[in-house]
Order: sequence, then C-alpha cells, then structure tokens
Amino acid sequence: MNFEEIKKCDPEIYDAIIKEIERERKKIVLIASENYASRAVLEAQGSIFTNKYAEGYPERRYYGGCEFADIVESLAIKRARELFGAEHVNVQPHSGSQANMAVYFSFLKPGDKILGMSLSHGGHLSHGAAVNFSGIFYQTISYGVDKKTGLIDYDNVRDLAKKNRPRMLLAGASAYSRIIDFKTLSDIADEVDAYFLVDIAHIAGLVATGLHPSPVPYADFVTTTTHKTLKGPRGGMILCRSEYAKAIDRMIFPGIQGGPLVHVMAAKAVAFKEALSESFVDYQAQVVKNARELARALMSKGFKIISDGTDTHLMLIDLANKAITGKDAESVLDLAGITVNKNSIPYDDKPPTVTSGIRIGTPVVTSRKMKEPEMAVIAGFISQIIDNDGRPEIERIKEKVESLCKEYPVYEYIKP
Ligand code: DSN
Repeated sequence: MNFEEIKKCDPEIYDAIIKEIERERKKIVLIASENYASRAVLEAQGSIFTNKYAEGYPERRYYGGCEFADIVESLAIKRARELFGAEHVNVQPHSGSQANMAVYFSFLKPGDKILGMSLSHGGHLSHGAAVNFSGIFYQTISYGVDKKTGLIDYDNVRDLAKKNRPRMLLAGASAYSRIIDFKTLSDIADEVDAYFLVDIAHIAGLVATGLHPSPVPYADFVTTTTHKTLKGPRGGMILCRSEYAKAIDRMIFPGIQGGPLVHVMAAKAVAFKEALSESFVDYQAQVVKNARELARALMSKGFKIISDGTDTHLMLIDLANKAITGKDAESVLDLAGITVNKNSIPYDDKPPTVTSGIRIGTPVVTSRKMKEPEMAVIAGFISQIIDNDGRPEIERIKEKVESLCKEYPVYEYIKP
C-alpha cells in the first residue's frame, strides 16, 4: 500500500488519505463505534471484487461469472453462522441501518408500533427516532434508563409494551455501557406477541466471544454492523431464525438493495475468520478490561460516569459537574490529539448539537495493544485538559499523546 497511482491521478484524494493515515497514527481515538481494521481486512476490501456484480445469492445469481463471488459470500455466511450460532445469516446489508430496514420492511406495515430505546437515552437513530425512516414509517414508543441508576428500567419496558402492544420490541444501543438482559426483553415481547429484534452493532465483538450474553437464542432477528468491536469492514449483517430466512433475503435483495458489495463481503469473511481465533477472544477481553480501567481512573478524578462504570467497551461521561459542554469537550480534547464524540446523556437539557456528555470507548486503543496502565495515563490526559480549562495544557498534552502513540504504532506497513 503505497498509493503511487492515486498520487499521480488524484493528488487531492491522495493528500486526504495521507492526512487520515497520519491522524489515525498520531491521535488517541476513543470513539466507541470505531476500530482499526487489520491489514488482511483492508486488502480484501481493496480487492478487485469491487468490479463484480452479483445480484442474487450464491448459486442463484442474475449475472454470469459469479463463481468466485459465490465462494466469498458462502464463506462469510458460514463463518458468521459459526461465530454467532445463528440459523440463518445475510451478509449483504450495506450498513446497520439497512439491516434494520430489511427487518422492519419484511415484518411490519407502515403505521405499526415499535418499542425501542430512546436515542436520547443511548438508543440508535434507526430504532424509531423521529428524523429517521424508522420514526417516519412507524409509530414509535420509546423506553429509557432510570434517572438515578442509569440502567434500563425493565419494568417500565414491560408497562409500555402492555399499554401500547407494539408489533416489534427492539433492544440494542449505541451509548449504553451495561449488560442488556435479552431474556427478560424476549419474555416481554412474548407477553405482548411482538417480534423481538436485537441490534448488537456496538457489542458484536463481545457477543461473538462470550463477553456479553448472546441474544441469538432469544431474538427473532439480530442485526449488526461489522466494523465496530467486530473489527471488520464498514457494513451490516442480519442473523435470524430459519423460518424468517426467505423473507429477509428477499427484502435485502431485490427489496431494498441491488448488487451486494462483493469486496466488502470478502472483507467481512476475513474479519469473521479473525474473530474465530483465540487471539480475538484475548483482544475483546482486553477491550473490556481497558474500558473498566479507564472508567475507574476517570471516576477517581471526579468524572461522573452514567451507571457508575461499564461492562462493555464504552462509557458515557456526564460533564455536568465539569462546567464544559460535550461539544466543547470534544473540540478541546481533539486539539490535544484525543478524539471522542459529544453525546447526549439521559435526561439531557442540552440539544444533541451541544450535549452534556461525551462517549468514549476502547476498541481502537486496544487494537493498538494498549493495556490498563495506558488507560490510567489517558484518563490523566483527559482530566488535565477538562479540569484545567483546557487551553493552557493543550500543547503539552498533545506532545505526550503523540509520544504514547509512537510507543503503540499502527499501520506501519503503509508507506506513502
Ligand atoms: N453512529 C454509530 C455510533 O457512533 O454509535 C451508530 O451507528
């Protein structure tokens, strides 16, 4: 990977790529939904399979010349089934939102009720937010977390389900740091005769390695992205029971997508192979250990973490006691080389463009092989920036961040 051709034919894109490589090397990335894909995943995604149309499914295509695309998709399916113990898998969704869309469109009618976790309490846009297709086509009822504990209030979910009789109950979150009780939620779905969809986009790597209980035995459908804790290429996937296989496959193609991205399915297959290895279990265990240590170190410095800690790869920091908004914290930390995202906290009184919180996660720093001692150092950097009104500390911390990143190098094989 030396980008010689791009440099010649498109210097502007070349320049953006080189700057992005530098950014990913030099900054401490704590965005909970991001990860650094392996060289093998990048090679598969950069392969000539990008040239190939393969509408349909293995051995049932609408184009000739799909014999090697069939190998790719079949391997991705086989490995994903093994990884998650699923009866049926569709690896074609271009994203997590498209995976969710396929489930809704297959089994709901416009106007049906869905009950999902509120975006402002840690849910996801595609779980019924008003601005998203899910909130436009369906009637959304939202559940949230308890104000005091920051934990999902399962009794409240049951009450809402009984009162509203949704056609589908959704679980899964993008900013919830605790174990989700899929069994209880599945019982609630059964009590009101609703379908049960679980979106494990954030925790897929933890589920695949047994570090978070799996929803597969309980849910009708499980959707995910493949690029977060799972460490694959950017994309989506659906796992479901055999009885739903035909409807789901038909809805992905020809329902809402055309040709699958064969190069991305190749990269998914590679990522799933990596995820089936022993070292991936060690990696995920370290992701969780790092998150716990980062949460502990931040709390010892006076940061308030929603639910007082984490069981997963992420945590949500409530900055109310720090006299800084999420927006400003994101900006000032980034100037010092620490990348996070502003995030609404439950019951936030600020708009999503400002917020009272930041979300941080450990998949990327763990991919760099950082461990607990480095998490304590990073907590110190964050505290020095936020607690000292930022600006005077920026240059000093930035140098320290760069030197820590040099100790844990990434993408050294890329030589632009
Ligand atoms: N946008 C993703 C996240 O950051 O959590 C969810 O899709």
